[in-house]
Amino acid sequence: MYNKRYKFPSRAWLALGLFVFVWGLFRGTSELHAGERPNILIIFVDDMGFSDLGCYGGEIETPNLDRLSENGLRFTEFYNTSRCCPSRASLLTGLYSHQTGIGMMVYRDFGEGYRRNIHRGNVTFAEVLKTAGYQTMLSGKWHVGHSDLNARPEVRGFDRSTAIYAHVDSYWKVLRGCDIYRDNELFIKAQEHPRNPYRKDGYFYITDFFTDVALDYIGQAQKNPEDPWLLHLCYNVPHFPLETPDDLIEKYRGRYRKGWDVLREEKLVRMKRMGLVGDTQTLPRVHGFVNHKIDGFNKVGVRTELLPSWDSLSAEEQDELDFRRAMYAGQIDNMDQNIGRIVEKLKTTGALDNTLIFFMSDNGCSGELGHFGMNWGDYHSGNYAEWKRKSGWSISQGQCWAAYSNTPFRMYKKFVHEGGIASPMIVHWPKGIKSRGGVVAGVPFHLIDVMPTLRDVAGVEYPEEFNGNRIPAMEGVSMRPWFENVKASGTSRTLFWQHENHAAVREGDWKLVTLNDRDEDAWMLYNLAGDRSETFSLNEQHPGRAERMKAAWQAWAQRVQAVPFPERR
Ligand SMILES: [Ca+2]
Repeated sequence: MYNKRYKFPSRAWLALGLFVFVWGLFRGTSELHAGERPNILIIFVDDMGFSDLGCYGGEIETPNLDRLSENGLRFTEFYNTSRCCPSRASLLTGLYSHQTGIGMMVYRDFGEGYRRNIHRGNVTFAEVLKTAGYQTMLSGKWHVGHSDLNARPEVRGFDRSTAIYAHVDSYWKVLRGCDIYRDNELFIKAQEHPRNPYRKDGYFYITDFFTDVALDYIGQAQKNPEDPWLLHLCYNVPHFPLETPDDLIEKYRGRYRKGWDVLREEKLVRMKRMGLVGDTQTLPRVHGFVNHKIDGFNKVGVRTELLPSWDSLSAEEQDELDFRRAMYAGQIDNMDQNIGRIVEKLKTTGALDNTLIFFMSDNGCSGELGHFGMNWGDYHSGNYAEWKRKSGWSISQGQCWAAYSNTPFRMYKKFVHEGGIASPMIVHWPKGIKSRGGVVAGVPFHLIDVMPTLRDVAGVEYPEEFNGNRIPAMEGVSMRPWFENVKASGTSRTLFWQHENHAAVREGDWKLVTLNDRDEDAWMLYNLAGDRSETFSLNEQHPGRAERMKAAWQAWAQRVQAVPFPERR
């Protein structure tokens, strides 16, 4: 009895020891696994042109992003949807934006495909990564719906969020209707002179503020090193208005007196040298456009006209345009410095090597409004003190400079020509990228590819069902093979666009695009391999291909509920 009683505890201890050993092994393995999963930082900027950054051939000083590209990758054919809201919806979900209910913007409900809130029949990357133990955080502009409380970031997978739910349209103010919320509670209400709570002097400049929040969030997440983190940082820079600290305006003032014609040519040379465009790429004659009102989608068509040459302007006009471009450049310079602060924090905390950083723009540079920008003639350097902090729709750089920002492409934000949908895309991840400094060229990618990539690197399942809803399959592919090898072979697939009256389809190097998808005969066929500026139409030479691609687009438009168009419902 005694022996039995003696043996029993010894076996129990043995079993317990074995359990602890096995549990330790298991925990050890899972910790190792957790340590291998990268932190993820997705930097999403607003209305920046394809070739504004230094590492994309631009003249603006962006040493921090340039360094990320030198140690990471640049993609030459990465696409967005051409507009703020649908791009955000597509990035967050891995779906075409109409599938999420954000075919247009978030201010009016036009029915299925065009709701004003991202709906629950999809999952965000925050929701997916949260299921794998990621700490999830958002700082910046949300803009995929706010009237429905279920569309807000706190409900869509973000543990922490400091966000403007709608548009931003100011750098020094918080505009009415654009209050800043933290974790679903009012944090900074709309006002002329907000204080930045992270700064002793309270100085508020929104790019600095969103960065301060990001640094705070990273610091908080690092207190829990067992779990990796995901931070979505959504700057509103360089979206209009032009609002720039004085020292940065001063820094760039005078650099643009050569004008856009010469500067475009110089930029194209740099882009060719960097391998960002083909050697035979030419500069198109660029057109501006008259921005018609989209009200109920019943006004179709867009009037285009050739942009003026720099030499046709007076010296006084040239000086004002130099001023406007200097402001635009300064905003991006400031953003780059802020990104530098984040990279520095990651470096000093030893987190940089295993943090996967993405940088991209939600759409091409904006041509709103006019050749020379908003309020041309009224808002100039001479009366700057009067309108400096006016915000809203006060001043933009205009179509001529926007076309320069989108060099060598045609058209702008809202259009689905390359100038509207081509985004710079930098990926930095020392631990996971083999061809550092490489350029991924000739293979098209899209915002829909981010979700599959995140799923891939985090080793997490994409759900078939979530919160009681059947979830559509992801539309994109993982970009991870190109992290390993910039020349990885692409699967052949077809990509699609539809926004306002504009539509496109891309198959291999072929692109069919229209300024008016309500008109069956208005589609133009281009081969992007030698003509990314969509200059030489090939409809007559390849009528069968154009018809096939149009049919593919129509089938897609039915599937994702882009059609019937809102005005035909
Ligand atoms: Ca935008």
